Amino acid sequence: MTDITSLEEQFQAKVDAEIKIEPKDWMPDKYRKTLIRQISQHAHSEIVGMLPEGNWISRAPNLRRKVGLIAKVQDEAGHGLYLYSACETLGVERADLIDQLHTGKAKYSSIFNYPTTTWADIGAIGWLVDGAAIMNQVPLCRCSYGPYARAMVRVCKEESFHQRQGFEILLTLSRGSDAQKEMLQNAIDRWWWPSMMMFGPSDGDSPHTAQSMKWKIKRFTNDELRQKFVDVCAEQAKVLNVTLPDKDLKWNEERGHYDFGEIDWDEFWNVVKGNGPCNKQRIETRKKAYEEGAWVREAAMAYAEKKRKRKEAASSVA
Ligand code: BYC
Repeated sequence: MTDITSLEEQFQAKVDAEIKIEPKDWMPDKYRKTLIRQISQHAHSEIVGMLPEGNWISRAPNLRRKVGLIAKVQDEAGHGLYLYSACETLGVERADLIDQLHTGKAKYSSIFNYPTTTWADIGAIGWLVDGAAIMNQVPLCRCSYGPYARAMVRVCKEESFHQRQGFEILLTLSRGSDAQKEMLQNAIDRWWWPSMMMFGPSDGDSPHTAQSMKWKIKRFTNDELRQKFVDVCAEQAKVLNVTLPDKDLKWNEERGHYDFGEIDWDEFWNVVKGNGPCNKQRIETRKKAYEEGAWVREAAMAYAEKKRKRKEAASSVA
């Protein structure tokens, strides 16, 4: 009989050789649990992430913007579906995951607990939040777990459209009236630091990074990705003619990167623990949507059952 150590060694050798791990392959229990944790948190983030933007669908400034925003919010729902499906391949039930979200046991990205108070916020979310999401998720296309990696390929294509639509909203505002320019700068001031927090705690305070890197779930650390994000945004901010609200932001010739200021980690953990400006509202809205959508799930189940019975009856006649 193969013992657990040798199974673990074989598993790690496969990961090191860049061979994808598939649902029916043997995997360490902790690897399975890490993936369930990360993928489900990611799925929850997608569907909670629909809410701050959904808030502006009825108030988009013109038809073109409305169409773009509806498509984006719909894409986020689709991302949630791929991710819940990827998570189910690890042996969990979607209903249990949803229950964990509704009862506050599961985390989702801190960023979606901030309010969207002006139209410029929709542009800022596209540019900064989707920008941060892409930075984090492109490496996940190479994640060692096959179903997650494959789901991420499609998600990233759509995220890149989202980022561009956000940037274009902001570019338009940057060429507009003084009031529009002010609205743009105000949105950047409010969204910059929460976007920086999306990458998670600093490496020294990140309990999961080292193991997830070894298993090639994560390909870069939280701080490495955050630095890449700062470097890209600092340059793009010049095109938008906005100031990033960080007095310590400065190009460092020696490092070949931008230096930046300290994140307010008390604010971050406070939001993660459920005390952000919109945490309660977001969960209440999700629960309401789930309850009101019960009839759709029941109808789909009844239809599937009817189809199954018809097929069964047809094959027994034949
Ligand atoms: N918010 O050891 P760490 C999107 C938690 S984008 C809340 O570094 P890990 C979208 C972390 O879960 C957003 N919690 O963990 C974009 C852990 O708690 P537990 C979603 C956070 O997993 C636009 C603890 O802190 N993206 O969907 O190695 C529109 C210690 O952290 C946060 C993803 O989920 C945070 N910001 O690294 C719509 C991408 N950061 O589990 C939607 C996939 C950390 O021990 N996820 N925590 O209780 C990842 O890449 C990684 O899970 C993270 C964290 C980089 C987020």
